[in-house]
Amino acid sequence: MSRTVHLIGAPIDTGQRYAGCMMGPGAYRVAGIAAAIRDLGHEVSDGGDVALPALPVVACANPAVHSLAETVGWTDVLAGRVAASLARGEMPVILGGDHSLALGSVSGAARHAAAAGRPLFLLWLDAHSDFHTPLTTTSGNLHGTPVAYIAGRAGFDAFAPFPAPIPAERICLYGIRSVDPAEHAALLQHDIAITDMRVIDERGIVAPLREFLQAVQAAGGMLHVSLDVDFMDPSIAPAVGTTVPGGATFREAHLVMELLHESGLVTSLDLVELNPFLDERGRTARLMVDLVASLMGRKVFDRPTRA
Ligand code: B3U
Ligand code: MN
Ligand code: MN
Repeated sequence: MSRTVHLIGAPIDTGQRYAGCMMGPGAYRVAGIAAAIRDLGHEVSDGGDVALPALPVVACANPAVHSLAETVGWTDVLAGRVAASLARGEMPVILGGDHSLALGSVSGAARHAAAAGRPLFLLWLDAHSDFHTPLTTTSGNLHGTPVAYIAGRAGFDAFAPFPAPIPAERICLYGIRSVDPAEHAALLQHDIAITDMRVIDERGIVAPLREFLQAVQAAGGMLHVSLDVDFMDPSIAPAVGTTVPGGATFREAHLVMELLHESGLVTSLDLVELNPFLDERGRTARLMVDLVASLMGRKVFDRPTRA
């Protein structure tokens, strides 16, 4: 199926402390993301980079939190851009930028899904669960909070209320291998599917994903995918501030993307945490572009798809 893809540059690096993610959108463009998608028969438009609006006046009771006003500003502007793109019938692809951008991109997807009367599902491909609230984070890095916002946890008073919190059973965290104690305690209170590395080692990379995709399909849902560079093993994807050993291999990551393509269910996509300053001759940026190509239909052989 041919799609109209809309690239949205989100040069955000205030959600964590390593400068460099702001160069992510440029690195994806240099690595040829538009041509890679176009070569697969899709239309691509590039909306350029989003600009930070005037900062709101906001406060947070947790003194560890930094860059709150910037994060609220990015969240508002990105939510609008993603919702507008979906309303035009496009598939928005957000070129990050650190993972705090998902506070906005998923808000936009949720706003659109609510207007369209369709359930929104979330696939979070990440080493981390990102389930802190601004009140529980000890690092103060707001890139560790989007899943909590999306799931409707309290503690996000500085932000607009999340449009339609996604119920736990529609959220799937995949590839998880780093969870802080406060996140762990909160996750136990929610019924979110956590496919951590223990589960993937035991069941393989395919089965848990197929189950989730079947649930999306059965509900006629929209599916937002948020791909964090650290979902992959640092040996193949070194350009990220928070490397965690034991990540998805090259072949596993591509297989996930191929299954997502075959499902035909993905309606929006984040590419997050790429820090080109930490890359080795562009290899992580190129890997991310190749993964997007797999998600958009690149394959070695065209064979009938399995159910
Ligand atoms: N959970 C830790 C570490 C972290 C979360 N997301 C990333 N790192 N990339 C925190 O700071 O919240
Ligand atoms: Mn993340
Ligand atoms: Mn991560």
